[in-house]
Amino acid sequence: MEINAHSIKKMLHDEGIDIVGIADAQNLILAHPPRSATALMPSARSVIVMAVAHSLGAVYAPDIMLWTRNKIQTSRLLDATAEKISRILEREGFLSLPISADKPVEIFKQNPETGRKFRQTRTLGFLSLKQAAVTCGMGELGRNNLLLTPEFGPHQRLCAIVTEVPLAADSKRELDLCQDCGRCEEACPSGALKAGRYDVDPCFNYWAYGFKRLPPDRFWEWPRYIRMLRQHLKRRDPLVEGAQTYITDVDNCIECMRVCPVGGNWEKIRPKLLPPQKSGGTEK
Ligand code: B12
Repeated sequence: MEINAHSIKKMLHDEGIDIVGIADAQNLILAHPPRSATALMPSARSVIVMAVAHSLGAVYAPDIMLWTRNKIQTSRLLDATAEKISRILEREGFLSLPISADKPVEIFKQNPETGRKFRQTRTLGFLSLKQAAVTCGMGELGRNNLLLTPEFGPHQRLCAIVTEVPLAADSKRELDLCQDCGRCEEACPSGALKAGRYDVDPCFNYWAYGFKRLPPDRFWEWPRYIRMLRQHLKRRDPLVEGAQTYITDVDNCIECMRVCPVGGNWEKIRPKLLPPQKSGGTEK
């Protein structure tokens, strides 16, 4: 099998990936703090960056949960494809590392440069997918701090493969896509986007908990903060929310499905006895 930039891009497009770019692993634009591809794989030659568009219907859906589901599925497509292509490349003799569209992230309570505790814990990708995409000309960073592509604006999810395959790299492009219209700043509910700057703490706080206020630094500000939390608790259930949002792959019961006898195709192969099924549920 011939492995080159063209054949890899074709394989990825055939899998349903919308945009593919290839960056030279030695010359990646790095974010802050910098995380290079060669720190992940010293022998890396290329970074294959891929993007899958969100469904625009999901972007416009009336409830963010519908978008979130779409996000999960775009991540799954990206991750599954990155795993599949990495395995093909490794079979051909090139060490390859898929970088997921989602987790993991490095977690920092303290600033590693100064040792000082951050006001709020910060998270960092093992590779900046946005910067990798900019490096290979897929798009540019907008005022909203997101990758904008000519094809889908900010509405795509990213993923990458760090690999030993030496591939022809795509060049960075000057695209001038962001109109600086300021709508992202007006829309930002947390104040994270302001005057052309992005502040990660209020963004993380609102993204994770839906709170517009950061936990106060000064003790006399706490009563107001607690009032805000009490308002939230009147209509929100953190336990159910957390479980529904983050533990979507855990099921403790499928009894109603298991016992159902319907399904003509299985008549010949369905066992006579249904054995009990172990699950995490308690008996009493
Ligand atoms: C961690 C993370 C987050 C965190 C932190 C974001 C951040 N900017 O740091 C939170 C949860 C807040 C977040 C929010 C969002 N994210 Co996010 N996120 C990531 C992730 C996993 C790593 C990003 C990273 O490394 N950030 C650190 C640096 C690179 O961020 P920076 O903004 O350039 O600069 C800040 C830091 O340097 C920070 N900083 C300064 N000093 C220090 C020191 C330390 C130790 C640290 C940790 C940070 C730090 O200050 C700077 C400005 O505030 C990437 C996937 C990936 N592996 O790249 C997705 C990713 C960037 N996120 C994405 C998206 C879509 C979002 C959200 C829209 C949320 C959502 N619902 O999906 C918002 C958008 C926020 C925004 N406008 O920037 C997409 C972007 C797609 C695109 N079109 O560009 C990515 C690429 C995921 C993907 N697979 O597609 N995200």
